[in-house]
Amino acid sequence: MQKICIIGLGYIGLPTAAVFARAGFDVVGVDINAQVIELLNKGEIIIEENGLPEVVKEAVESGKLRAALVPEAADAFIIAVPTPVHEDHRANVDYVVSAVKQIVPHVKKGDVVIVESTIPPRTIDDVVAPIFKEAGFDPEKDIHLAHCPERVLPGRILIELVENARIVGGLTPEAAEKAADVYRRVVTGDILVTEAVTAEMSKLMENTFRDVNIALANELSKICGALGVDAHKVIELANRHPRVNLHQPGPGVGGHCLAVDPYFIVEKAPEEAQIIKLSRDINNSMPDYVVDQVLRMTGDIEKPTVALFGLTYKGNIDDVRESPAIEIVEKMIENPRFDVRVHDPHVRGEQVKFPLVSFKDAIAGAHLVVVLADHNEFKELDNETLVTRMARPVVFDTKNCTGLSSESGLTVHKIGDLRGL
Ligand code: SAJ
Repeated sequence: MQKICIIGLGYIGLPTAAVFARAGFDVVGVDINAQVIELLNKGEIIIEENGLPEVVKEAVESGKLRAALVPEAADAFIIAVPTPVHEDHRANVDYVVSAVKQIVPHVKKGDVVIVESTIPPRTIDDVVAPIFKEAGFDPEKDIHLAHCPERVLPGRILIELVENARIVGGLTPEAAEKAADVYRRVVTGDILVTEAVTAEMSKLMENTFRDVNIALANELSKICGALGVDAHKVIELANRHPRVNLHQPGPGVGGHCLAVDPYFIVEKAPEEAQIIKLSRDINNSMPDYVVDQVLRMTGDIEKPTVALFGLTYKGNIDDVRESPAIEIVEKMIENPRFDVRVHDPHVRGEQVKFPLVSFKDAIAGAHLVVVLADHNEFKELDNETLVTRMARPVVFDTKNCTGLSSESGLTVHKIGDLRGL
């Protein structure tokens, strides 16, 4: 086992390629984006992820990692392309299907084929295996087909790729073992071998567990808003119980995982998946809830200037996919009541459809600052700067991250603590 071909050089495929190259494999990364290919072959990347630029540069310079527009023969193939959802929330596995079709002509008997992309339960059995069958392979005997879901947290990808336990679900027990061998070369965490469908379902339930728990926290913040209680204090105190772990409320749930994966379960078992569906609805309701609170905070001003801080779906990353902050910004821009200014030090202008301004320009003369992402820059916001430069120094911290409090002329509201509003 020497050569690996990785399809999809995004947030997962690229670090995976770099980690395998670092471990001594010959890695060819494939992507449809010519710019990504050209840059990568120069050792450069466009993704923001801790430590990734250095690892990629070293891997390319050592000759172990290169990029190409089309796949080539290898001992193992790893598919790490996105699985978006259709308008009606059904999974769109088109990219996975086309990646599989792309590699089929290069796969030979005995090769390992791994799908890392998150997929609905039974996709390996019902969608991927039949493509190989049609191409003349016996998917159970000629190749080793497996689903090994990625489980890494953006911001910690390089650490978690190596240290996290890895679920390896094979179409057959032998396929699972062969795929596990690939990961054993780079993973220090446990390798958990199972069937493909169990791996598919486990991955979806990990993210669903988190989504449902965040929905509970968001519901708690609304309840506390209605009853005049500080939800953040409630969470802090309740979590001192040894078996309680309430999550944190926020402006909604974003990213390409939590906001998407639970729907893959709902799609396959709509009657049974009640709490999962309701949790999605609760988390989806948070952007409107935030805008409603902004209206309450600025209702007495004719055309308030509102500075919106942070567009990414969570702090210290540059990923705006499914970000509730983007939804909030768009709703506020559409509303003629507001004069909106948007600032995010981690996001480039071309990533979004509206103008971005500097921190200084955003707060000058503003009547409200709304913090929508927990970037380090916002954790360091200081009372004095806001009080001197804003027209009315009020902050709405939807991530409970700033450490600011109502004192010295500043008023601070939090998503879970709207007392005084
Ligand atoms: N969030 C809250 N409250 C919380 C925790 C998170 O509102 O208490 C929000 C975040 O702000 C963000 C969203 O949830 O908008 C998702 O963020 P996240 O940090 O929980 O997770 P992701 O989407 O970055 O990564 C998740 C991880 N899954 C789990 O933690 C179970 C990661 O390990 C997976 O690999 C990844 O999904 C994936 O690709 O599936």
